[in-house]
Amino acid sequence: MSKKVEWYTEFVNESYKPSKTDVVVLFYFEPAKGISRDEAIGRIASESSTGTWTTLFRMPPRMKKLMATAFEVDGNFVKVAYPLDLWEPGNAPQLLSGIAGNIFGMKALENLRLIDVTLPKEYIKHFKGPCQGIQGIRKMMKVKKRPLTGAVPKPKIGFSAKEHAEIAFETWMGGFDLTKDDENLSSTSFNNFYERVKFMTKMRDKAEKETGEQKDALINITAETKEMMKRAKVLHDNGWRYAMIDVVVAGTASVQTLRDTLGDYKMAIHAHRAMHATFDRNEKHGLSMQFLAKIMRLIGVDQIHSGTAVGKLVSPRKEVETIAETMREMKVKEEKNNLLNQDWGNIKPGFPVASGGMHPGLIPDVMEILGNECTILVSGGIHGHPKGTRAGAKASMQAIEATMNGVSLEEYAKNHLELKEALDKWGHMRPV
Ligand code: CAP
Ligand code: MG
Repeated sequence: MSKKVEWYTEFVNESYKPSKTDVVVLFYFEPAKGISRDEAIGRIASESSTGTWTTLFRMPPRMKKLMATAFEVDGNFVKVAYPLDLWEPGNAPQLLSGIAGNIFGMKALENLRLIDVTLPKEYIKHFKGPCQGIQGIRKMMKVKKRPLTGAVPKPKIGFSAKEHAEIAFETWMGGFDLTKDDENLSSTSFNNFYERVKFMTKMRDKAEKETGEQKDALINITAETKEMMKRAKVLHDNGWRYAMIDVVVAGTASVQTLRDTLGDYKMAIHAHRAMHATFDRNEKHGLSMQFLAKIMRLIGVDQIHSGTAVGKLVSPRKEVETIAETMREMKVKEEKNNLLNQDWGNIKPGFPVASGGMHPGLIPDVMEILGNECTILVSGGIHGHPKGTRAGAKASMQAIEATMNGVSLEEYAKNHLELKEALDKWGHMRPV
């Protein structure tokens, strides 16, 4: 065949030096059988920028300047640089359509995983980032040093709005800062959103009055976008300071819209990540959770579920640490084949959220990984306490106190009955 049919290898240049304004993406890749390394990385850079499968009849000169370049290869890891002009300012969905789109379906790749991205300041300046951030949340909740705490009523769905609020009251009276809706609770026949807000508001005011502490809730507004805006307003009008969104199922476009709405109300966004494991669990294919966390911090969630390493859901320790670094640091240094450099400029830091199979016996393990700058959700682990929700929350608070004072749980349990009862039931078991 004389005429050139493909031009993928024109997207490979190992002597290319990315410019300061390039978006740079780190991929893990495995060529399919019979595909060379350069044919694979050329396809990644081509299909995610200006290319397609064949040479073309017409190529305006501008194209040359918009082509992505695969420029650094280290075994199965490749960095691809994208000119800034490829990306619409402030449009998160479009970024994902480019770097996290068609390339994942290419036959020429056996596996492909997007690990991290360096977003230049010229790109991030078009995004708001968290409204409150770590400092704002600590100030708003009057919690200076320890991790913030919360719980979901369990069973996760089925309570009436009134029952839900009664469990929230018990949770708050046990010392927790927050009650959280579960990811699959929105507005059902037995637990209407607006009913729930009414009862929750009453119970919150009662708990705040009786404890003198700031109490709040991560009430799930996930729904069609205009409905989410309506629910955000109702939360605001009732004095709530957070809203919860299932950000993966809702999508980046609606999270951007709600960041504007909630930001006008100075409300913090709690990002549940339900559905993330459809694309981040396979270490050889898909998107990393740290990439999802990065995009959501950029758009402006104040906290996002980050795993526990010791709980019931898959979350390797290294991944939990990487997500925490992505959410909390202002400047991230490159870590070979795991993290790229990132200067967050004015984008505020957010909290990693440890949740999933947590109980008092696991609190020291999680705090050893995340320290105090986190939110810890203990749900089944308080409602399953032998003496009920309030005792379970107390036991978890006692476990946090013990850990912050450098005392073992067993030692602290000698004069903290609720913690003793929790340890008698669960010890330090790691649920699967
Ligand atoms: C935890 C939870 C959370 C998970 C989500 C649940 O309840 O409410 O949704 O933590 O996982 O429904 O399982 P338990 P992740 O504390 O009773 O396990 O935090 O990994 O996103
Ligand atoms: Mg849940």
